[in-house]
Amino acid sequence: MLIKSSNNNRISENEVTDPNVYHSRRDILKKLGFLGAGTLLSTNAQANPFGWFSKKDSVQFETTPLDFENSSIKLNEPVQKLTEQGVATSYNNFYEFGTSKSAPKEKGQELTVNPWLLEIGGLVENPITLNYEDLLKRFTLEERIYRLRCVEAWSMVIPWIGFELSNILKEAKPLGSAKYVSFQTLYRPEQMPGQNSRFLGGGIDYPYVEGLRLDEAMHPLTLLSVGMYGETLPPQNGAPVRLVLPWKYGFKSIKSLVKIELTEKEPPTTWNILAANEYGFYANVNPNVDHPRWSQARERRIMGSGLNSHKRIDTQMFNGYDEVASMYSNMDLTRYY
Ligand SMILES: Nc1nc2c(c(=O)[nH]1)N[C@H]1C(S)=C(S)[C@@H](COP(=O)(O)O)O[C@H]1N2
Ligand SMILES: [Mo]
Repeated sequence: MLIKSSNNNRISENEVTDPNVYHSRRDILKKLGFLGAGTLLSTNAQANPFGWFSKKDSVQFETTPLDFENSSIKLNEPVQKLTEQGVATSYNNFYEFGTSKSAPKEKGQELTVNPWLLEIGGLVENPITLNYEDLLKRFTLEERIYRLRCVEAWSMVIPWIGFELSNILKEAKPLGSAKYVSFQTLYRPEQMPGQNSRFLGGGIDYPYVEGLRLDEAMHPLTLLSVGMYGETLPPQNGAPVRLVLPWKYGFKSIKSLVKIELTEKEPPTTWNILAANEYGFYANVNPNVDHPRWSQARERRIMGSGLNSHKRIDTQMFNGYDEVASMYSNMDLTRYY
């Protein structure tokens, strides 16, 4: 099978965000002084003691404007297009709230995100616990525009706000014996109806768990996200903190994280437990390795809700993020899918 080089793709498809854009955009935002811990535009969340999440309570980050056409920020890149915010926040996979694409937004709005605790432990010298405030303020936040490719063969382009997972892992100081990192989503059936019902929750044994090799977790592309489109994450996208792994199928990007644990052995992962022949531990985007029930060679790029806003495009190896290739150079990717 032919693999399109990402260079060709870059020129021919202006809806594809260049893999390197996040670097240049990040630099520009830094120069303009938009990035930095504690640079929040509004602090409505603090005026909201119960932490009920609603649109009016969302915190806006100073990483806006995100409107490229009307922005004074000019990029040395072809026109960038993001998936419409309204689409990225209403067409979701978050089985804790139900298996339909609309369930996460419909059923997720009661999720309490403040207070929140994220624990980092296991095989580390320095276990760390972050509270809600720490998540938003302790690390320098950056904007990263990433393509998100779901294993179901659709994709979006989303501007995340967050910080590299490696920032926390370095502080926690992994022991020499640590080889993997495991991740766990909140377990709170009172607010997550899918966790109470085999039917609603798609047969998953909750909490949802994921895992990475330590080198993958330390990779500079690996983001802990606390926001998108210049605002804090809405519940349906994994509030208040989720992983974003742009070169892997979307199910690796685990939402609403409460626990990160360094381990010696490869940790179990939710979709692999459910169907090992269909979903591997690695789950790197790969147009040459089909899902047993459908092809992964192409994808439906979702930009908006209109008729002409869905496009069929070729899927790129590692979703176009070639810089990760060296981590898998001596692996048979048909076996370690
Ligand atoms: N806890 C949890 N995390 C999850 C999921 C889920 O069901 N539960 N779905 C995954 C899948 S399949 C995808 S494609 C992405 C979707 O992220 P988005 O809704 O923000 O686009 O979240 C991933 N993270
Ligand atoms: Mo997905």
